[in-house]
Amino acid sequence: MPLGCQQTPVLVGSASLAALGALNLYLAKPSGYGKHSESLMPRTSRLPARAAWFLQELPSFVVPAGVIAQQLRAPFGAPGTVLLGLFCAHYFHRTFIYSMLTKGRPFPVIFLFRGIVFCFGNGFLQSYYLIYCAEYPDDWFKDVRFILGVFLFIVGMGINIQSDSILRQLRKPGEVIYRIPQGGLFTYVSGANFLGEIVEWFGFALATWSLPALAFAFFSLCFLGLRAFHHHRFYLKMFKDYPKSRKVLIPFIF
Ligand code: NDX
Repeated sequence: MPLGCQQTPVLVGSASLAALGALNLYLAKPSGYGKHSESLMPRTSRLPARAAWFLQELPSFVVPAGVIAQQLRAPFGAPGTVLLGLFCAHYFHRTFIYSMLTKGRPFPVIFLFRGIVFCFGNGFLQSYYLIYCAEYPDDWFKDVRFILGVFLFIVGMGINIQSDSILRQLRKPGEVIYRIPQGGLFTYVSGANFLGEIVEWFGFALATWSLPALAFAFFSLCFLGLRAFHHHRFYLKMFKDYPKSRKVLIPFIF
């Protein structure tokens, strides 16, 4: 094990991520933002969606970016640093592009704080593991796990970005209404953006071959899978003409 790597934070962090995912499934309640925020007390304070997503996702970019910057004196192109760069690229997009484009409804402050803690903890866990703990053979970039994992990561990110863009185009500026999403993977599933994100993080887990990345992929599957289920139920209730063949998350299956 490389100098500086402590197993305890890695194990505790990974177990906590997996436990949060399982807790989410156990509670089985819709997460009370976006479509499902109506169930909250009307007095709950909220922040505009753009500011909320920016603040919430920022730690997931700043923490790994800071760690990579510290590594600049180390040999360039080490697998751990390159893989952390992929994580950073996702959160660069989510923090600086997605959040500036979103037309979402105001975000409950209580969830914003939880989101910040989550993103800080996850950003720290993935960075710490990849830089201080992970050991890769010299030919890792040629390994089938790395190649297939990065491929899935890129495909998943593409699906996620395209699907989020389809959702945005359903609203004119200032509107907060819901319409039936059409096109892309929405033809097959209600949670197309979530499917893309889940594929992305399982690809990352494969490419990094790491416990923390697997725990995050598992969390994403639980959290976003359940959210896709609640969105699907919401659409069926709201739209009488909702496409009958459309599934929740996995085309033709579920
Ligand atoms: N942020 C990940 N749980 C979350 C914030 C909330 O990045 O305490 C997890 C993340 C956090 C959550 C985070 C972790 C768990 C927390 C939760 C709060 C409570 C929860 C902490 C950190 C918690 C327990 C108790 C278990 C501890 O008005 P609107 O907003 O609905 O508009 C939407 C619009 N839209 C439509 N417009 C017109 N017509 C339609 N039919 C529309 N349908 C949707 O599109 C939005 O503006 C936009 C997207 O909406 P939606 O609902 O499809 O996606 P959303 O959930 O907002 O996610 C946005 C993107 C998406 O790409 C998704 O993949 C990614 O972020 N994401 C989101 C959440 C988590 C995550 C990724 C991950 O785990 N990897």
